[in-house]
Amino acid sequence: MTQIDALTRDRVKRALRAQRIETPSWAYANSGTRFKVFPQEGVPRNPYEKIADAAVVHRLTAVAPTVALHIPWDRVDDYADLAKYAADQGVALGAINANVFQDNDYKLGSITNPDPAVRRKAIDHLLECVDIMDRTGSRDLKLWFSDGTNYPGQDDIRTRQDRLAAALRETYDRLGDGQRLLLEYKLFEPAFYATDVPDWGTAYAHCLELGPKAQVVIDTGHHAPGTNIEFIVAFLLRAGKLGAFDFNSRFYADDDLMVGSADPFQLFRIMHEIIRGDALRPEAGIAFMLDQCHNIEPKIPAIIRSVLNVQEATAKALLVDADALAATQQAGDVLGANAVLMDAYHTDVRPLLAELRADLGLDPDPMAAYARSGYFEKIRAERVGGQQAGWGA
Ligand code: LRH
Ligand code: MN
Ligand code: MN
Repeated sequence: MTQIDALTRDRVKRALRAQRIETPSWAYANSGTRFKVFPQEGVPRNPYEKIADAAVVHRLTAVAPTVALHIPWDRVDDYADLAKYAADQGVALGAINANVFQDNDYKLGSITNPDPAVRRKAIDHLLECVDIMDRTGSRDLKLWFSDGTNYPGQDDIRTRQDRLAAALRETYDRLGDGQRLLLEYKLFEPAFYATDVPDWGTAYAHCLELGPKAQVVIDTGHHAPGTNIEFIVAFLLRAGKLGAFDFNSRFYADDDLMVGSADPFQLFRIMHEIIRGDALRPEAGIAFMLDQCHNIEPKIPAIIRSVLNVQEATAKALLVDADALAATQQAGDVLGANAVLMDAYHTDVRPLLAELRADLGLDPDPMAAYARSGYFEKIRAERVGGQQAGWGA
């Protein structure tokens, strides 16, 4: 087992200090499966309270300075006021997630619906989300479409691609300077036969056609079991088309469990490709977001745990000896190269992360610090009738 020398320690801590992880507003609210939502005590009743909770996560970890919003779940009258509230709490508003999957009108799809009036309504919502970005100062519009078909022959696959391309084009053309369109793919659900953006290849092709402001989102729960996600990361990074992650864990389908809980080794392999592509720095433009639901576990601690899991995987990936890896790869030393990677993965980085937090004036154990803080007792007493995240009733 390799020891972490002083130089490496400094390099890794410096890189970790620059890391940014965005938490999702909906993860703070009640959520569940289609069978049951188990409400929790103290959950936020409005977007302001979700932001207050996100600010607690940031105060304890110093790596989660932004919160993603989902419209209309986080609809407010005055977005500039919401942005100001966030700033007062020490965080900022992040990606705006559009939602064209919850209206009765969208039974046969939103932007790929056969009815032009429904398509118009859906596109208008996407444009409204860009208006909101102008007010919140958000850089990213995150698009996921539930569009697809359940039965062969139900609708024309190719025509639906044309409708998708047209809607994306109109939205893309509305983007201002410095704004991006992030397209998220998903293999299946709620459509069970053919999803209109089912995989990274489809998302990549549309983003390529759109132009430089369009990039792909990898939601780690949106693939077939066994998919090599780190390959997708490497490919998209090399092509300059990776825009963001929606991090979560899955055992079966789109489980939305805490990132790093089901397969920490996969998370390490993903972060290794990020380090390999020099994409951890915020200037590299990759948004590292969580997209999770905490149906049975307490929400704020679950989000802290998730943030720490990403940090741990990142620290291990930063420990990979790049020179030794390149040398063993070049020499065709299969076992040696694998050992270089595994050495880093097997290193216990928790003491280093505790040291980093102490350097930053934080409690070295954010989970314990939250438990001691009294915040949960305060919100449990103050908040009655917490809001549901928006689905799963
Ligand atoms: C779809 C998805 C998408 C939505 C979120 C709530 O499964 O991953 O990112 O916006 O869930
Ligand atoms: Mn997602
Ligand atoms: Mn999902």
